[in-house]
Amino acid sequence: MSQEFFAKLTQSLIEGDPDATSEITQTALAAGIEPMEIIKQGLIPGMNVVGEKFSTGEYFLPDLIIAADGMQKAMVLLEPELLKRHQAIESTGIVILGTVKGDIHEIGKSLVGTMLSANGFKVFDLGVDVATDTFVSKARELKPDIIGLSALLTTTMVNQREVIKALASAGMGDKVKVMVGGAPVTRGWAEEIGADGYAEDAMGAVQIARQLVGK
Ligand code: B12
Repeated sequence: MSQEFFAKLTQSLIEGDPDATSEITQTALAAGIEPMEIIKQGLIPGMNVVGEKFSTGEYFLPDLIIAADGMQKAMVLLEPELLKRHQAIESTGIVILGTVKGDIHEIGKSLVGTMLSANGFKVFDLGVDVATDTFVSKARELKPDIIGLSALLTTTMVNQREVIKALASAGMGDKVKVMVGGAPVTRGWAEEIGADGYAEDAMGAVQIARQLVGK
């Protein structure tokens, strides 16, 4: 039965029907399907297909926008459920999170934030298109254990390196750990720019963050 929901969800994103995405998500939750499975098996595959169709020229920007709208509508329903399921009481650490300058992709970053919160981290989400200086000044103000940098474009990944450099210049290089992620980001890139951690997805981000704070 779950597989049927997942296939319908994937299809609703590909067809660009945000209301259907939202309705199917609601029905799947009511049927007792785990929210993380809905994301992993229904929504992310749909977004991947939309992304591929965009890169081959079959889809245009409005198609991406409609699919993202569907994903976000679903996330509004799923986030409270994800948080409910973990209800961690221990404070695991403080994380500042944001998508780097020039980049407005927010869905993956927000998912990482939700999963970190669900696992007891106090998350300060600075949003998207965050200036390098803002990461530095917020780090000074909030004294986080970790800064998480998201980038979805090959042209904005370089700003992850800029943030790491700016933190070092501000004397915070060894006080705060930096983890990076986003579709084009690889472990090799993370190593090259001197990041302390990299994860492929939101669950991996939680694992890395736990390691970085020694838990
Ligand atoms: C939705 C989307 C959009 C939406 C974003 C809406 C929003 N509110 O977020 C809109 C329509 C606005 C958009 C715009 C553009 N987009 Co776009 N977009 C996508 C799409 C289809 C899905 C992204 C997504 O949300 N995925 C779902 C989430 C859950 O996955 P995720 O973001 O990868 O995040 C996961 C991991 O990467 C990781 N992660 C993410 N962040 C972090 C951070 C840390 C610290 C860690 C540890 C892990 C981590 O965990 C997340 C959860 O599992 C992708 C294709 C794709 N499959 O990636 C293209 C894609 C990223 N976009 C692309 C492009 C080119 C653009 C535009 C330039 C288009 C244009 N010509 O204007 C603009 C750029 C605007 C800008 N300046 O940022 C290209 C990028 C190509 C490249 N290599 O650079 C892609 C790959 C599409 C393609 N195949 O060509 N886009």
